[in-house]
Amino acid sequence: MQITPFNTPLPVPKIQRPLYVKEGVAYYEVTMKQMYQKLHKDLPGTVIWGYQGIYPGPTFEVKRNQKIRVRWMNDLPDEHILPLDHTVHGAGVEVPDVRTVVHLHGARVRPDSDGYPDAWFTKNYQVVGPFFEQETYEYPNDMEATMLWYHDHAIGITRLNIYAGLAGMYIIRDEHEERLNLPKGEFEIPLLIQDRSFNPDGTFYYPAKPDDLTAPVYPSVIPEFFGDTILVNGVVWPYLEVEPRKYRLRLVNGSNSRFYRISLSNQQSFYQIGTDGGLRENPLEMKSFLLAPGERIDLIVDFSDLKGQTVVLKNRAPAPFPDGELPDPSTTGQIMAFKVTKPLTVKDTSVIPETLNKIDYYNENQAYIIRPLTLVHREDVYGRPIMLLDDLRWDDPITENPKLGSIEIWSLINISDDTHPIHLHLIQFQILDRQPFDVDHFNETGNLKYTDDRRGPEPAEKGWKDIVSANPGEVTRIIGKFQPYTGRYVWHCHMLEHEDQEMMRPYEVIPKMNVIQKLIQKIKH
Ligand SMILES: [Cu+2]
Repeated sequence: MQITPFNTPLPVPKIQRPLYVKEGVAYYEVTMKQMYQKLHKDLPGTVIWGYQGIYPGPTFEVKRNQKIRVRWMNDLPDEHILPLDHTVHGAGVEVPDVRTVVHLHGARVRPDSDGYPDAWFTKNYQVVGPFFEQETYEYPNDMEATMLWYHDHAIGITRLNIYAGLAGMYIIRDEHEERLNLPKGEFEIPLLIQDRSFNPDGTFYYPAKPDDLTAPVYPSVIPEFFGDTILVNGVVWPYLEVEPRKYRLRLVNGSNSRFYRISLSNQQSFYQIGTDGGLRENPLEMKSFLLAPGERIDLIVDFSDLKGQTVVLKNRAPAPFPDGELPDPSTTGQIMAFKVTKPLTVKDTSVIPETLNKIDYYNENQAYIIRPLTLVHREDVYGRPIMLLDDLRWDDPITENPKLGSIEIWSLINISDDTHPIHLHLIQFQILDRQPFDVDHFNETGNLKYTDDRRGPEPAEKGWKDIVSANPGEVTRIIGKFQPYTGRYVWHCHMLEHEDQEMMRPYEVIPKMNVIQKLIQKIKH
């Protein structure tokens, strides 16, 4: 199908308003609905699943330390709009096909509001998963100003629910950020980037099986999904008319499996001001950056010298990453266009401050434990490739159980061929370093023989992260403090096809067994 790029304007999702505010706590209700939505001028309407019936869902905008409550509701049809594989963990024929649960990605929340994959619910909560606890989730927002995103996390069908449209953005503001005088209002644009394919009738296309599958499973999950079009905020290759001035662009990669290596067509620099979990210490000038599935980046782009010009946001990351095919420059090699056609309405007084934030970096000597964890490639009973964390499956007993308040190093030993974007719930962590090792030697002996020196995180990765790209043949070390809640969370690969096929593990933050901790636990309950 011929879809012309840059002829449909970029939509910016509206801000979700609370139903009411009681004793300082805003209460929201959000319903997941099936709707038709026009995703490009050349496309007929597409059946989407959206929070409040729109794709992407409405954006939340909250203040730091102001608690909110959200009642998430499901008003979706009983049948899935995408090919559903019942052989995948948690998606058997014994459970309803259409199950949903919402995860606020990057947020520090209690386990009962985190969207545990088995805490799913169906329409009107008629059937609920074994870990379902409550209809209304509580978000304390006790985090630095940053952009999170919310999306579906139901066991075994996350790849399909997010693909259908269940994703939205969530912005936390604070006074410190406000004082920095960054571009704001209509000059601050959140951008949710996702790849999709379409059937000729305009419906979403998602493969019903891998091309090379011989086992009699139909529909069957696929190893990874890569679409042939790129959407931003639910529009294929949109354009945005901008003024010749500075803009703040807040990107999230909401794609199932696609990485992006992003640059501007005129080779102009960006200024990175933030990572997944907050502002950087200082702005970083750069011409391109990698954005893995689930990752966010906070940028300032200055269009002031580009009056009348059009610049295109380009992608040159191979799919699969890092050793797959390079994107076609005329299709998946482009993301959106900025047309600098609007006149300057008011003088641009926003700034790119020299100092943005103060970050306390962990020292590896503070770590209570170092956990070596392998990322491995295996086959399932149907001969399909699956990726595992520490060679264990979702249903295996919990092996990662950090003590509340303890600092840990997780050492990700990747012996597979893919870069896996690893995401931990509950915490924001820091990337310590990466180091290449001899994979064959490791496979034979179980011992690590390093082949080069450790190198620190990429400049754009310095700061608070909740996703880390673990490259093949490298040990990637992250450090984080497990707080402020105890209970069960998950860690997983954010390539959704991997996540749905066992590349996800529960972990549990356990209470510290000293007298004071015991007492606090008692008081809390
Ligand atoms: Cu993966």
